[in-house]
Amino acid sequence: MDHVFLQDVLAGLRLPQKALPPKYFYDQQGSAYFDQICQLDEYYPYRTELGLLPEVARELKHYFERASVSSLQLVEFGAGSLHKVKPVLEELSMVDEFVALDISGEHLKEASSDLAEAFPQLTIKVVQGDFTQPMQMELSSATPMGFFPGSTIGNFEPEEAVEFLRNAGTTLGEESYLLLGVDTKKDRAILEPAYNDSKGVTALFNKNILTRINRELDGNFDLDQFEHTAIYNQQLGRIEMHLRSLTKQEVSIAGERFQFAEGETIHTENSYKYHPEEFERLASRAGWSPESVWLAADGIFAIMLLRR
Ligand code: AVJ
Repeated sequence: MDHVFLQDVLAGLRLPQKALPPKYFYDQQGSAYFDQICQLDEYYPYRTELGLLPEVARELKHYFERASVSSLQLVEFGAGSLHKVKPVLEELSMVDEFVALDISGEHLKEASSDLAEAFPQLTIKVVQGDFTQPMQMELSSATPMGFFPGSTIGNFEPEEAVEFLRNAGTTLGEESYLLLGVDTKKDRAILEPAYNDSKGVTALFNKNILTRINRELDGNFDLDQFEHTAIYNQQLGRIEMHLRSLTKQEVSIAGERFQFAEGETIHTENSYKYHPEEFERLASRAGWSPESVWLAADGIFAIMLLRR
């Protein structure tokens, strides 16, 4: 049994508002569900960012040419299926080393062998780990550039995001860059369906965390007795996903029992949305200066280049 997973789950379910950390969504099945989410019509962040990246990478190439940077080490945080880095590598020819960090090692290994085939000249390193924790990384002589696409940063509380950005700065070192995807604040009529799709894939993704607890931590969640919910909390600027208990029930995990009232929820994810200027202020607090911002049509998604 994974001791850290167990402790995180027990600690979360002992809280008055029961909660589970979203990083535990991504076992093999969860990562596959997430890939399915990315193909949904309602889930605009994936295709919007992917559509913007070739243009961003072309402009970055010119930027680094002007700055006489001829060698880059690209470090992706939470690399997942490696879909986002491809358009960057295609345009940004000065990247000679790529380091992929992800919590789901298996998923990453599969994806990285595809990447090696597509970019035979590239040095590829795969590191399995929890990038929410400070970590040590071998730096090459190339200029380091972090890559954190997908608005994964939205999973952090704003204060944790500042801490992550500070840690990323420490990991990447002086004279480094960070290219980030940030989902923007917008109408709930667009936001909510993105997390509450008509095919029910997000519901499966959300509930998979219970399946995982059942399997890995000897739990007995009855998946039919919980429903997926996702609402935009406009005051806090975040999508909240919960799993709501449909009845009064008891669940046991590794021998510990938890009571659920009818309607009580487990808070499984926050996905914060930021105005670009709001995010720039946050990044500045972590020692990063905003260099450029690229906005998708109607400002529905932002990609930012930060420098320190
Ligand atoms: C991977 C954190 C960017 O918040 O949009 C998608 C995760 N959750 N649908 C997001 C997610 C439900 C996603 N991130």
